[in-house]
Amino acid sequence: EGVGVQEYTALKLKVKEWPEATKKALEGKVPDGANVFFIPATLRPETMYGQTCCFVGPNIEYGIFKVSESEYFVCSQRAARNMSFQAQPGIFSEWGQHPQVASFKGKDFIGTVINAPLSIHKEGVRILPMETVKDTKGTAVVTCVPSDSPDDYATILDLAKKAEYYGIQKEWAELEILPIIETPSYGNLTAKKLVEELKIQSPKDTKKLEEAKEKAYKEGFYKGTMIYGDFKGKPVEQAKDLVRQQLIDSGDAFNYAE
Ligand code: A2H
Repeated sequence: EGVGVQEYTALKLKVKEWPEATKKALEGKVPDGANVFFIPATLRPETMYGQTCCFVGPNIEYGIFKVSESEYFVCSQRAARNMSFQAQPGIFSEWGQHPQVASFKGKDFIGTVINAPLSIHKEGVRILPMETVKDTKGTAVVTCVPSDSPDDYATILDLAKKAEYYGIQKEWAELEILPIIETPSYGNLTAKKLVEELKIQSPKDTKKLEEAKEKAYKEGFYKGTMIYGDFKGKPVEQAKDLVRQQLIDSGDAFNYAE
């Protein structure tokens, strides 16, 4: 957006179990033994311990892209194209090529079980719908950290409240929220505190969410201290790069810029 480059951490969330119809549609397209990953782009790698689900836009079109013999990525076509020009080891070996093997709407993925690296929810988390995901930013996949992202917190409240309408099971939206960062103004669940303070009623309260997001980001980044994970006790300003590097070194993430 505007000038300058946004540097994201792109995370690899491995699919453990597809919904039945999607699994069928993929037969013959992804070889047995290959892994498929959802690829959320995040600015807050230090919060990944608290992932409780992962969002897609229900009406957004996604591709499944072959990135190597054994790995396939789910993201927007735009993002796959960008990645193919960013020469990351093991990702799209041929410059500018991003072979697509299938295409789906986000709604076809709802309920998929994925493994979220670093998350305390080792049993896996679900793909859930978020209507405010933009197709024009990041990968159009957003991992959900309701402790620190006001958008994520407002969305899971809404999903749990209207589970039937969204065609999901209520419990998928109600995984434990982990306190990760302590801040002087908002305690250790910054997003919840701000959503309550600003009386945000729904994920569509765009203006108030904008304000909450700004406040949460500044407070978390400049005044936050890690209270969970390997860098517990360190300021967020330092922990951010340390967690990112750890995720990259373990093969669970890579840099993505646009
Ligand atoms: B962030 P920027 Cl804990 N549509 O990750 C809507 N939102 C998107 C998106 C898209 N296509 N792609 C990425 N995002 C979200 C974590 C997080 C994020 C926390 C707190 C704040 C926060 C967990 N969700 O973002 O417009 C992603 O959510 C608030 C700034 O490119 C990504 O980082 O600046 C962030 O927005 C990127 O926003």
